[in-house]
Amino acid sequence: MASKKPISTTQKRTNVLLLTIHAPYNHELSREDYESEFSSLVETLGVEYEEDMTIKLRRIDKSNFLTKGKLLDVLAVCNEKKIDEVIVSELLSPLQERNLEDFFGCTVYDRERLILEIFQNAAHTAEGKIQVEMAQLEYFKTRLAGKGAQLAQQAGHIGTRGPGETEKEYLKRHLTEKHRQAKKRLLALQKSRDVQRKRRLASKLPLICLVGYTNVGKSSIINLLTKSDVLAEDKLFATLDTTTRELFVDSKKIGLLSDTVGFISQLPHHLIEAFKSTLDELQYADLMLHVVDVSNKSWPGQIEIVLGTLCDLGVDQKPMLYVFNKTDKLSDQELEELRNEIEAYQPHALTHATSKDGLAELIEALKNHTFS
Ligand SMILES: Nc1nc2c(ncn2[C@@H]2O[C@H](COP(=O)(O)OP(=O)(O)OP(=O)(O)O)[C@@H](O)[C@H]2O)c(=O)[nH]1
Ligand SMILES: [Mg+2]
Repeated sequence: MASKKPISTTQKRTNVLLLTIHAPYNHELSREDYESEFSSLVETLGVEYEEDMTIKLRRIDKSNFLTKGKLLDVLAVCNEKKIDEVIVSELLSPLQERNLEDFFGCTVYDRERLILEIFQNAAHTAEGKIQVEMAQLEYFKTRLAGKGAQLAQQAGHIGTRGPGETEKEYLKRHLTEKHRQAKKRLLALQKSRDVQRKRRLASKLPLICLVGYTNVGKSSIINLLTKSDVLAEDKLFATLDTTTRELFVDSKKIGLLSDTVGFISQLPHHLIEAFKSTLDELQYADLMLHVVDVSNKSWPGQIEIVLGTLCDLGVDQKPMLYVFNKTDKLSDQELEELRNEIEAYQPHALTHATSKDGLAELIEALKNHTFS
């Protein structure tokens, strides 16, 4: 994809530097968890990196993202280790990215590019693939300057440059047209989803949606509760597509259960926009099961990030049941402390998705929930 070649995943000859930045706007996750989340993202893509470096920024420079002293620190590592690619943990503006490339003399990839490539690998259905494509096209559009020719080659031509049209204008029109075509294909696919949805609404069965941070156990829970086989992996963004299954409790059909894409800190805006149709399901939810991984010390921050994303999507007013999952990873004492900490999150259930028995509290809560 893209205006420059994809992030190198297999070429051992490429020297990659992982640059984790602790920026002043990032306060939800602990430094340690933010760092390990970033390396998990990079590992999910299969990137092998030689060097990693962590820096703390007090302020963000508008043109370079990094302040002067930090720029020099990173440059020194790039030169010493002969770095070819730098992957930055943050979302960079196109200008910042270009300036960093010029300064370091190597290719720079930002968080958006990294997540887009992970999504590209994880998209399996036609709908998922089109949504990723739409997010990519929007991302390319922001990065046209200087890389136009390469981009045109990769995205294929449509027509010719109009009279008086600069190459940049032409490429922008080209990408807008491709985006329009993708959207048309997406709308056609969604028609069948609408038919299913109408049928479901007519059936009056409550819709229960699993939401949460990525990798918390949403797919493992739907698999155990509905005997489905959604891919559940120790990978960020294993699930991108929506799966809906009938949910039976004590042999009684109590509703439909949906699993979909997880969230992460600073999920790129283009992806949220593109995935709105998949996440549309949430508009119809009668209950949200907000799954939380309590073995991650930053779980309260992850809750904040998920609630913020739900708010952006306009679905923050839905009834919510917190599902505090992966309790099997806690010691008895940690579990005791957790019970106090989660008092503020009501209603809730404590679970572990290693066996159906581990979901007893959740099943009980679902049995007792009154759907209005
Ligand atoms: N120990 C333990 N591991 C769990 C539990 N629930 C899920 N896992 C593991 O955590 C990893 C992620 O689980 P998933 O079910 O794929 O998580 P998800 O929320 O669907 O993740 P995404 O689709 O990537 O957003 C897998 O390796 C699961 O086996 C649990 O309660 N305890
Ligand atoms: Mg999943």
